[in-house]
Amino acid sequence: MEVVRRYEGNPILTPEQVPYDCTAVYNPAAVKFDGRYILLFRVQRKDARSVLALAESEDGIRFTPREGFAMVPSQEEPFRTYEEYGIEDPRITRIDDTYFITYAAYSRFGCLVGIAKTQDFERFERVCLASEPDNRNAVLFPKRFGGLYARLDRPSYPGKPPSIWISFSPDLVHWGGSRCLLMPEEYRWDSFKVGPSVPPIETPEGWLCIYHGVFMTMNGAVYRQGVFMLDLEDPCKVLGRYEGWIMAPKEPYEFIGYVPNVVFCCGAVEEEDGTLKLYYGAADQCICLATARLEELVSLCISGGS
Ligand code: BMA
Repeated sequence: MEVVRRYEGNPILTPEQVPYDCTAVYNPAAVKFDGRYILLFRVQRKDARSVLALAESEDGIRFTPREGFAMVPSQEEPFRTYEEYGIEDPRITRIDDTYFITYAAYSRFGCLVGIAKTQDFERFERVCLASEPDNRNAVLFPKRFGGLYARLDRPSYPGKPPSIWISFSPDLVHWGGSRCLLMPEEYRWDSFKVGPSVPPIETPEGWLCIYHGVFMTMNGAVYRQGVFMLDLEDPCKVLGRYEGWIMAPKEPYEFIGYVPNVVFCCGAVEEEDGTLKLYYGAADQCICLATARLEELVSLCISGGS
């Protein structure tokens, strides 16, 4: 039996089901707010630039998209300059009573990390631009460490394999203490790039981190999902990494789309019974759902083997 099981009614949201002029909806952040499930997802418009929209659900399966977009590129500086080509791939982390949204801001300078916040999912406020280019896939930890906020992200430097780093901040604006935590493994499914997928999930054994790994083939990149674990007290310490993937493209909706061969997860909701609902973009085209037992993902990280 597979550890990650796809919902048989996938996809759960397609570009045809949303009230926007767009070519694709994908890579959703997910959270439970006020008893309802919320997806904040990427909408690719007809100029191939992206904005973010929101959909809500009572059961985590049937989502109703809201009219109008939740977040579009800001008209206020300095955001305006660095978001001119769009905003992409959001993640949501609740810290105290605020929901922070990390996203990729795209401009002529490349891609960097933006942070916004909301308390009600009605009004969204920019916090800061939190990196230089090229950096994306930032996820915030829901807790502070010695009073400092922490994040994982995926900076990249020409000629070096894009890897997962950790950084710390007293105020979410100024970041430092950066360390590399996870690099691509040579000639493995995650040999070309690795990047954070969903915000770290606290478990008794450590922070469960779901990440994406990319393999380059003659036919382009294949995006899969894997897991590793960080120490609860000292998140710079990697406790384990599962050598296989937990999810790879295999269904028609993951093979056929704007970018084939992609499963890309940005959001997960933990249920009281220990089930994780994983929301992911399939083939950069539509939004899908899969479930997994949190404890099974944790034991993969600890055992390490595939
Ligand atoms: C990454 C990002 C993601 C996308 C993925 C697969 O570099 O652009 O938004 O889902 O590629 O195309």
